[in-house]
Amino acid sequence: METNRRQFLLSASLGSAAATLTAKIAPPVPYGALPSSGQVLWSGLEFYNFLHFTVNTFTDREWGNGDEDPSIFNPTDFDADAILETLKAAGSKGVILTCKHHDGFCLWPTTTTDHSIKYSPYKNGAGDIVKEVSEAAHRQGLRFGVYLSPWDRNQATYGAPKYIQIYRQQMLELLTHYGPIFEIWHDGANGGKGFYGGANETRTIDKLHYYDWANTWKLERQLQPGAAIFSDVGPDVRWVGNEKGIAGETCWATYTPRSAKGDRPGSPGDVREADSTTGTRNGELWMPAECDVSIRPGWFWHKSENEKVRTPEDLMNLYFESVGRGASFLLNVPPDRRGLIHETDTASLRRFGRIVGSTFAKNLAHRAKANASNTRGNDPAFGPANLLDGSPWTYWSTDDAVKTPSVTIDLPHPATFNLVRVREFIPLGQRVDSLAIDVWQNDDWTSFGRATSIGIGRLIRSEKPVTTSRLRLRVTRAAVCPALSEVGVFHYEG
Ligand code: FUL
Ligand code: CA
Repeated sequence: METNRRQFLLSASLGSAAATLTAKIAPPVPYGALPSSGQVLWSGLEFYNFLHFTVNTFTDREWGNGDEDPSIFNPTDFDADAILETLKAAGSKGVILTCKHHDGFCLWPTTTTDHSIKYSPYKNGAGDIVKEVSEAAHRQGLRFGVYLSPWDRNQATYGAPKYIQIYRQQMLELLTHYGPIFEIWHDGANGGKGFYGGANETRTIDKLHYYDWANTWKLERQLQPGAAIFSDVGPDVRWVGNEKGIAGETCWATYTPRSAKGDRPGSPGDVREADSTTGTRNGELWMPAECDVSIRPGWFWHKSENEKVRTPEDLMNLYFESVGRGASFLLNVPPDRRGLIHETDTASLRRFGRIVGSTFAKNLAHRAKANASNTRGNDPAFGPANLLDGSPWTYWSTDDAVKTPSVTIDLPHPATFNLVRVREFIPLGQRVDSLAIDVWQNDDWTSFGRATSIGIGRLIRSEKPVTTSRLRLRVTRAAVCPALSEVGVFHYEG
C-alpha cells in the first residue's frame, strides 16, 4: 500500500510538473487557503468505512460503562478478510476501526491496561483485532485508520494528567505497530458517568485544556505524517456537524472555525456546528468536511436493528449528499457477534457498490469535444480538453481577468443523462463561487442545474433525464480565474 501511495504522490507531482513545463504561460496564482499534499490525496478517497466493534457488540449497548468483563468479548467467526471484501465491493477505499471506544476496552494487546483483548477468550488471549483488520486492509488494497476514544470510562486515572500519558502511549502503539495509517479519528464525546477503575462516579473534564490536543497531534504527525487527523476542528479533516451523513448544499472545503461565542475555538468540542456543515467561503484554513453516519440506527450491532438497515437507495442518497457536495462519506458498518457483517447489511452494501460502479463506469463525455470561451494564454496546456481527459492533474483555466467563462461540450452521439460531475483543481484553491449547466434542446439552451461550492467534486442532478449531444458549463461567479480539472456526464438509474 505504501508503494501505491508513493507512486500516486509521484505521478501527482509529475503530472502538475509536466503541465507547468509544457505551458507557455505561468499557471494561475493559487487562491486562498490551500490543501496540503496529504489533504489532496485524502480528498480522492471519497468513500470509506467505520467499523464499530467492541464489548458493546456483546452487551447490546451503544456506550459501555467501562466495567465490562473482558471475558464477554468473544466473536465466534471473526473474519477481517470477509468484512473488508464486502466493503471493497461497496466501493470503499479504507476502513477506520474503533480500536478503543468510550468503554476503554482495547482491541489490541496494549501494554497500558489489562482492559483488553488479551484478557478475553478470543484466541485464548492471543488475538489482536487491530492487527487482523490492518493486515487484511493492506492485503486488499484498502487504507487503514484508527479511532481511539479520548473519553475512557474504564481508566482510574481519567480526568488526571496521568491519563493523557496513557492515551498518548496507546496512540503510539497504534501508530507504530500496524503499518501506514490514513486517518486518525478523534471523537468529541467527553466525560460523564463511568466505572473509572471502580470509583463509579461522574467525572467532568475541562474540554478546552485537559487533552492538550496540540501536543497529541504533534506526536501523531511525527509518527504518521501521511495520516489525516480528524476532529470537529481538524486539523486536516473537519466533522460535518451532524451524524446524518449530510453535508450542506453549499459546503466549502475552506473553513474558519468559530466557537459558540463567535471567537476562535480553543480546542475540539468548542465549535459552532452550523458552520461545520457549510464551511466558510474564503475561510482561513483548508479543512474539508467528512460525513459520518451508520448503516443502522446505532453505531454498534444490535439484533433488534437487523430490520433497520439502510437500503441501497438510502445509501445512494447519502452519497449524493456527501461526496456529491465535495465532502467525504464515512459509513459505519458494525460487525455482529460472530465478527461478520450481517447478511442484510452485506446485501445492501454490495448492491450500493454495484449502483455506484455502474453509474460512474460510463462517462458519456468521454471522447467529446470541448470549446471554451477563453483559454489561459491560448495555451493548450490549459485548454478545455483537460476537462475530459480523465486526469485530476490537468485542468482548464483562463486568463487572469476572465472569471466567468463558459465551455461547450459536444458529445460524440446524443446521450441521455441526469448527472454531471464537476471537479476543481484543488491544489490551486477553491476559486469558483457558482456555476450553471445548460443543455441544448429544441434549438436553444435550457437550464440543467446550478451549483455553488465545487472543490474536489460536485454532482449536479436533474430531476428528469435529458437527451442531447450538447451541454454547456458556465462559471457564473468566481473570485479569480477558474481552474477546473474534470467534467463527467452520467446516467443514474435511481
Ligand atoms: C460519537 C460516539 O459517542 C459514538 O458512539 C460514535 O462512536 C460516533 C462515531 O461518535 O461521538
Ligand atoms: Ca483533467
